[in-house]
Amino acid sequence: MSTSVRTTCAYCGVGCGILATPTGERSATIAGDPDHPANAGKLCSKGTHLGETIGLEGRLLHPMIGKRRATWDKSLDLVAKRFRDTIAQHGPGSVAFYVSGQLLTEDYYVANKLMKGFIGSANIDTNSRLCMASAVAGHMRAFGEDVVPASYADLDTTDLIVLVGSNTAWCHPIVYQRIRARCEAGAKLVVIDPRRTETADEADLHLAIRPGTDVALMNGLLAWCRAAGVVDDAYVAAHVATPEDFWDRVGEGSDLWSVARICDVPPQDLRRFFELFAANPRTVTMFSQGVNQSLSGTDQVNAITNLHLATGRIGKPGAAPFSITGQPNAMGGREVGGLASSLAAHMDFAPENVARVGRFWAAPNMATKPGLKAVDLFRAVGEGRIKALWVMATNPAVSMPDAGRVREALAACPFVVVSDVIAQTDTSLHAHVRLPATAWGEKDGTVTNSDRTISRQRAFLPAPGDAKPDWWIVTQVARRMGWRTAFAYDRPADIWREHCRLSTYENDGERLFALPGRSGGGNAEYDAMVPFRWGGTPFADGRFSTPDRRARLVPVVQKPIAAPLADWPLTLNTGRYRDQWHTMTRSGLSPKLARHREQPMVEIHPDDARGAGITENGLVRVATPQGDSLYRASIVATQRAGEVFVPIHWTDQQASGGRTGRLARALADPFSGQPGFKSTPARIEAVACGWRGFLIVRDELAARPACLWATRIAVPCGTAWDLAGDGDAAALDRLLPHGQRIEAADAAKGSRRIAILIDDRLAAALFVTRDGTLPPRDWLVDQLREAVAAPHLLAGCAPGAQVDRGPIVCACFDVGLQTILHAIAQQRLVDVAAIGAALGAGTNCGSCRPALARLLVSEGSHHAA
Ligand SMILES: Nc1nc2c(c(=O)[nH]1)N[C@H]1C(S)=C(S)[C@@H](COP(=O)(O)OP(=O)(O)OC[C@H]3O[C@@H](n4cnc5c(=O)[nH]c(N)nc54)[C@H](O)[C@@H]3O)O[C@H]1N2
Ligand SMILES: Nc1nc2c(c(=O)[nH]1)N[C@H]1C(S)=C(S)[C@@H](COP(=O)(O)OP(=O)(O)OC[C@H]3O[C@@H](n4cnc5c(=O)[nH]c(N)nc54)[C@H](O)[C@@H]3O)O[C@H]1N2
Ligand code: SF4
Ligand SMILES: [Mo]
Repeated sequence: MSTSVRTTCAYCGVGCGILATPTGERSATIAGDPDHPANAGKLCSKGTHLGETIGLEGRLLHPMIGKRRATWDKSLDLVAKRFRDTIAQHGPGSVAFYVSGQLLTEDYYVANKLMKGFIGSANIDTNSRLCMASAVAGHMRAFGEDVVPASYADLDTTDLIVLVGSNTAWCHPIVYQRIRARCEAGAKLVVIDPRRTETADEADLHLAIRPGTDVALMNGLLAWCRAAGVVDDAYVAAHVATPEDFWDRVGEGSDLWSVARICDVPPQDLRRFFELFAANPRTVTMFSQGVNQSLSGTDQVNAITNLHLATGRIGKPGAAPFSITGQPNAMGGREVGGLASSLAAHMDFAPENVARVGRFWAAPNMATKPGLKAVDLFRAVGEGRIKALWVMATNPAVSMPDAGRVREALAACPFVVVSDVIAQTDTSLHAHVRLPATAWGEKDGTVTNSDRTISRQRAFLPAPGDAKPDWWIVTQVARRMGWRTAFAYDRPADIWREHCRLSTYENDGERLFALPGRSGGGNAEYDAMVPFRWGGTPFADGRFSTPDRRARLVPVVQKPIAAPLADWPLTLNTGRYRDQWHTMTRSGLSPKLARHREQPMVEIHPDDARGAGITENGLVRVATPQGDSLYRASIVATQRAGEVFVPIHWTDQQASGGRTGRLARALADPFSGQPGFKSTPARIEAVACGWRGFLIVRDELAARPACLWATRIAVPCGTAWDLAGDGDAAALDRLLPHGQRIEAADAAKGSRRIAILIDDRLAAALFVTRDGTLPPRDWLVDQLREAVAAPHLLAGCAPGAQVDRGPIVCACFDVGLQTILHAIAQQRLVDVAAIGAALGAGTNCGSCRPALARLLVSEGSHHAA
C-alpha cells in the first residue's frame, strides 16, 4: 500500500500542490492537493499528465566524461580540477555557471554561494534573465527591493484584472481559472496583447496593441487618471517620491487620440479601458513576457508600477501590480540571489552587503561587483574569455537568443559541464562532462511560486541509476575545490536553515525578504513543512525598501517604433503552447500532451500569407538576420498583419524545424539585460516540397529522418514522425526495422505504403505520397498496441471506420477537434457545459475550456451564416 506524497508541480510558477501516489517502480497517480493555497486541488493539463513523464526514457543515468561512462569520484574530481586550474591560470572571472529557475532553492543557494563567496566572481547567471529580469529591475527602481506586492488571494477580491503581455489561459491555467471565477462574480477582464489569444477571447476588452507600445498605453492611462482626478494625491504625498518633471513627461503626447494612433487600437476601446481603470480602485495588473521580454522591458514594468503607485493601488487587498513568474522556482532563485546582478537574500553588491554576506559565509573570496548577464556571458564564452562553464537545469543551445551563436560558443569552450536529467539535449551535445541529476519526483527541497508561497517538493520515487540531487553535485565539487567545511551539508534541510538564517542576518526590516523563525527547526519540521507565504501584504504600511522608505515614480517614455525594414518587413513574436513546456524534455514525453499541437506552426495573418503565396499547413521558412527555420503555416485572423508568431519549444531532438532560438536577436534591455524575444525583424517564404508522408515506429529511431521536414511526437507505444521532402523518398526505407515487410505502391500518385511486422505485431509503418492523399494516422498508431497485426494495415484504417479525431483539444479525455465539431453540429450544443455533458471535454482540468468557447463562437457564426 502506497500512501500519497505532497509535492509541488514541476512546471509553472503558479506552484500547484500535488498529491503523488506511487503505483509501481516508475509510476504514480497524480492529483491536485486540495490543501494547497495555490490550486485547492485543481491541476491544468500539464500537471494532470505529469505521470506520463516519470519513466526512464531518455534519462541520463550515469556521469559521462565525453562519450564514456565514469564514476562520480572521477567526474567530480575532473570538474573541480578543471575549474581550479582555470581560475589559477586566468582568474575567477574566467569561469561561469549558467543555472535555472527549475533548480530548487537549496540547489540554487549552494551554487550561488560557491561562485560569489568562494570562487570570487559573480559570473553566475540564470535562465531567469530571459524570463523576469525586467520585472526584477523594475521592482528595484520602484520599490527599492525586488518584491512582488501581490498574492493570488488578491484575485478573489479585485474588481478589474488587466493582463498585459500574458497568455494566462495557456501559461498559468490555474491562475486563469481563478480569474474566470472572479469574472463570473462580476469583475472585469482586460487583455493587452497584440495577438488574440484564447486568454483574450474571453475578456471584456481586448486591446490588440502594436507590439512594443505598452509604455505609450500606460502613460496615456496615467495622464487620463490625472485629468480624471483618479490620482491619489494623499498617498503620493505620503509614500511616493515624484521626480520634478514627472507629470510633464507623462503628459507629453498622451492624449487619447495620439495614444490610440501609436498603439494602433480604436480610440473608443482605449477610452473604455481608461474608464474601467478609473472606475475600479481594486485593480490587479498582471504581466509576464509580453512586458518583460522587450528592449524596453524595465520601462514597461515601471509604466505599470507608476500607475499603481500614483493611484495608491498597492499594498491593499485586491489592488497590486503582479509580475507572474514562469518557472516553478523563478522566485526562489531571486531570493537566494541567483542572478549575476544580485548578491544574496535580496542584497546587492553595495560594499556593506558584500561585507555582511562575507561575514556570514566566512567567505574567503567575496565577489565585489555584478557578473556577466546571460547574453554577455555567452558572448564571453564565444570570445574565449570564459574558459570553463557549468550549465545546470537549462538548455541554452535552444532557449538563448541567437542560439546558433550560443552553440558555436559552447562548441569552442575548452570545458563545458552540463547537469541534466536527460542524456541528450541540444546543449549537452557540447558537454565535456555530463552529470546525472535527480528529476522531479526524486528530489527534495523547496520552491517559491509567483505569490511568494514557499512549498516543499518531495521525492516519491527512488533516484534511478547514479543520479544525484543538484545540491549534492555542487557541494561535492565545492569540497573538492578545497572548501570542505563551508559546504559540509548532509541534506537539503541543512541548506534551508542556513538560507533562512542569512535572510534575517543583520536585517532590522530594511530587507522585506526574511524567513524569521524558520532556521531553528529540525529535519522533521522541514519534512513536514506546509506551504507558507513570506512577506504578508508587502507595502501595506506605505513603507518601501528604499533609504527614505518612499516608493519611486520612474519617468519612462515610449521609444519610437522603428519603421519596417525593407528586407525584414515582418515582426517575429515568440511564445508558448498550452501543452508543451520549454524545450520539451519533460512534456515531450507525454503522448497526451503531444496531441494539442503536434508541430511547430507559424501563425500568419491572411493578408501576409496571401502576399507570400503561403497556404494553410504548407511549409514556411521564417528568416531573420540571425538564421532561419521551417514551420507549418497556420493562417489566422487572430494575428495582426505584419507580425508572425512561432512557438519556442522544438529542438534538434524533436524536429528539423521550429528552431526559434536561432531567429531571435541577442539584444537586451539596457537595465535588466533581458533579451527582446518578442520582436525580431523577419521575413517569410513558402517552401515547396515534392512529397509528404509519415512514419510510425514502435522503437525510437537512432537519428532524425534526413529530409526537409521531420517532426516527432510521442504516441502510446511508440513514436510518430510527420515527414515532407523533395527528391527521392526511397532513402526513408533505411529507417525501417528488419521484419516481415508488406508493401503497396501507386506509381501514378507516387504513393507507397509499407508496414513492417515483427512477431506478427506492427513494428513500423511508412506512408508516402506525391499527389495522393494520406489516410488518418490514429488507427495505425493504435495498432502499435495490438498483439497481432490487423489484416488491413496498408489501408490505414479498419474497413468502414472512423475519421481522425483531429488535433486533441481536451488532453484529459482525449477529445479531438473533429469529434467536438461533429457533436456541436449534430447535438446542437450551445455552451461549454453542454460539450462537457456530451463528451466529457473540459470537465476535468479545465485547460481546454477557453478553446471550447472559441469553437462554439466560430461554429455559431458558421451556422448563422
Ligand atoms: N504551457 C506552458 N506554460 C508555461 C510555460 C511553457 O513553456 N508552456 N513556460 C512558463 C514560463 S518559464 C514563462 S516565463 C511563462 C510565460 O507566460 P506568458 O508570458 O503568458 O507567455 P508567452 O507566450 O511567452 O507570451 C505572452 C504574450 O505576450 C504577447 N506579446 C508579445 N509582444 C507584446 C507586446 O509588445 N506587448 C504586450 N502587451 N504583449 C506582447 C504575446 O503575443 C504572447 O501572447 O509561462 C510559463 N508557463
Ligand atoms: N525566442 C524565445 N526564447 C525564449 C523565450 C521566449 O519567449 N522566446 N522564453 C525564455 C524563458 S522565459 C525561459 S524560462 C527559457 C526556458 O528555457 P530553458 O531553461 O532552456 O528550457 P527547459 O526546457 O526548461 O530546460 C530545462 C533543462 O533542465 C533539465 N532539467 C529538468 N529538471 C532538472 C533538474 O532537476 N536538475 C537538472 N540539473 N536538470 C533538470 C531539463 O531536462 C532541460 O534540459 O526560455 C527562454 N527563451
Ligand atoms: S498551472 Fe498547471 S503547470 Fe502550472 S503549476 Fe499548476 S498544474 Fe502545474
Ligand atoms: Mo520563463
